Amino acid sequence: RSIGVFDSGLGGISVLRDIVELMPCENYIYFGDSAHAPYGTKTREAILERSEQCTNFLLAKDVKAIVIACNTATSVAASTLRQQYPSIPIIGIEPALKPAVLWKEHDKVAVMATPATLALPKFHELMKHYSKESDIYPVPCPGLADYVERGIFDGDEITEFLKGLLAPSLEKHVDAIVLGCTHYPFVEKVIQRIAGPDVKIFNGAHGTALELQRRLRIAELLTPSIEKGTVEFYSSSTNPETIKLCHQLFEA
Ligand code: DGN
Repeated sequence: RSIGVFDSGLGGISVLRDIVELMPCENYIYFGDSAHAPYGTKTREAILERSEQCTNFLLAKDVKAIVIACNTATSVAASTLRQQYPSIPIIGIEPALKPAVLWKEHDKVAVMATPATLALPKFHELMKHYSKESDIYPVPCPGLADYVERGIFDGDEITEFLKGLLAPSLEKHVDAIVLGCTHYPFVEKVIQRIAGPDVKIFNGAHGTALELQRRLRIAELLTPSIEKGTVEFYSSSTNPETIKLCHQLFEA
């Protein structure tokens, strides 16, 4: 049986890459809900509804575990989905504040994420927990995931857009930036260029991959194989370019 991974669109492929690197012998089914992206500016009800649809798509393919490769959907829907489907491991992702805060003493950390993720109680708890050690600056980035959905990963337009988003944090001389949305690793190079080489960038994909492996091991669901597994891509978008872009991003 395969492992199901979903996101509001293409972003979750940044998580899938880390997971496949850690567990190359498993088979994977990726579902990107690009027809309904972005989630980050939708209501909680709408995000929950879409997350249920994505989950049902993957369950119909008889997956053995589900990864919510979307910070927004995790914040809104993870606990409800776990209640609805208690027999299957459901692993989420959250902004990687912990490694960013532990990196340097009393550092200043900017957290880039969707407006929904930053407004939800899950993030407020996380921020409260870590703000004893560091100064944390939430940076809502409405519109940034859309660039990635449109296949724009670099260039003048996105550079100017990101400069505008990051200016207030850079004025405060942040030491670290957390990519709290799974779309953002695809524009990490631009973010690094704007922030400069001394600013360290973190994302939660590897933590999610490790947690998935731990949960599969506990449930005795790890595939004992030495052969490379398969990866299949599905999208709710009917645009043929979308699946092409999935493969491109996965192989990049
Ligand atoms: N990739 C999603 C996340 O990690 O929050 C959301 C992107 C979006 O839909 N705006």
